[in-house]
Amino acid sequence: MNLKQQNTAFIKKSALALGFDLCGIARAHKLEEDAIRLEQWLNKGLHGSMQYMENYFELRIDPSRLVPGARSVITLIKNYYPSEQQKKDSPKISKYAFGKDYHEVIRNKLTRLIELMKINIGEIHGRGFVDSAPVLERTWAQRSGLGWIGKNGNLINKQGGSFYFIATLITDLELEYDDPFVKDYCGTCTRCIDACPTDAILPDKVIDGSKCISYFTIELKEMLIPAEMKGKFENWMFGCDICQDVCPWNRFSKPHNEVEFTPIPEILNLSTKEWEAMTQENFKKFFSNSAMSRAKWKGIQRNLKFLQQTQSEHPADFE
Ligand code: B12
Ligand code: SF4
Ligand code: SF4
Repeated sequence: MNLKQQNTAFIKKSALALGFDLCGIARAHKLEEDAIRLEQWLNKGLHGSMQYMENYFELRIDPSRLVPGARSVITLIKNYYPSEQQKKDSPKISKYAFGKDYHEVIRNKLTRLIELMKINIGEIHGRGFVDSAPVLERTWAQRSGLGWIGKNGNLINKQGGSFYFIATLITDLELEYDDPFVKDYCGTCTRCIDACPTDAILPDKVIDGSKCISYFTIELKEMLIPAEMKGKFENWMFGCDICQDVCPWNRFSKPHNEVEFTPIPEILNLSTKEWEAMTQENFKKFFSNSAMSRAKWKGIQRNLKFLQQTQSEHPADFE
């Protein structure tokens, strides 16, 4: 084994030991095709009021703008599929938010991985990212051989489905590269498109973010949810998993084994009435370490009111 192969093997082994499920590596380069897709997405306003998506365009398409001299983009994915389910009368919450905030959990693992690389490989430069940085994470995951981008826009892994977080580590270290995942196993299936209640899934794997329930319930700040969406949320209060729940590839999802993703009891157990009665103080107490804190107490109360209005006007839509 030459040094490059040894370093690559060390990184992949350490990633798994730290609790990541899969690790793939791509050569760092400018993302020319993705730049076009991203530009079109922004020009069509598919980001709605997520203005942060307009920022740092050049960084988003070029890893060397984030890490000078970048040679490799390491993608790490982590399963979050839970073994527990919410109670039937609970307002629905996306599975990714059941446990402790993944940003924090994964950031700690990335920091540790960089430390291990420095100790064992030498003076390298590297930065780890998860979700909130200007990095096209799904694209890098596909380019690192970890899966394909489904019609629902998600990265799907053939062995485990799509309930994975994606993290990226950009480094100036030269490594062995995986082949991109060139196949697409969606075939003629259209289940996600048919099931999306707000018609947010457009042709060619493009998602209209401004119509996604996840956007309305989490990202829309200090704003009312548009009236034309009434009756369409299928009781989703925080995020939406519909286009993943219906995906046949998620039959292969296996429960995660990450202790930090153990569900917060209130997420599984609280009824709609209990959520409606929750004070801001209690929201902070239960959810300060949860990804749900992004929507804030106010946002959750707005979402509940929206679901409630819908419920009284369309009683047939609910159990
Ligand atoms: C903005 C954002 C949103 C927005 C907009 C969604 C969107 N599709 O862009 C909203 C709030 C709606 C959202 C919702 C969700 N999100 Co989100 N989101 C992001 C974020 C921060 C940026 C995504 C982005 O750059 N969008 C711009 C568009 C243009 O890019 P894109 O969708 O990634 O698509 C690119 C590639 O797919 C590629 N591509 C498209 N077609 C093709 C075809 C080929 C052949 C190739 C090679 C490439 C390719 O081109 C696009 C541009 O390059 C990322 C984190 C990150 N930094 O990447 C998380 C991220 C994409 N979200 C994630 C998750 C989990 C979700 C939800 C499932 C959460 C939920 N349950 O409520 C939903 C799913 C909605 C959906 N069907 O996509 C995960 C996805 C994990 C996975 N397995 O794919 C990410 C990666 C966060 C993370 N670190 O884990 N999200
Ligand atoms: S997350 Fe829900 S609203 Fe968004 S695209 Fe998927 S099914 Fe549609
Ligand atoms: S539901 Fe079907 S079309 Fe949609 S992502 Fe899954 S396999 Fe692809």
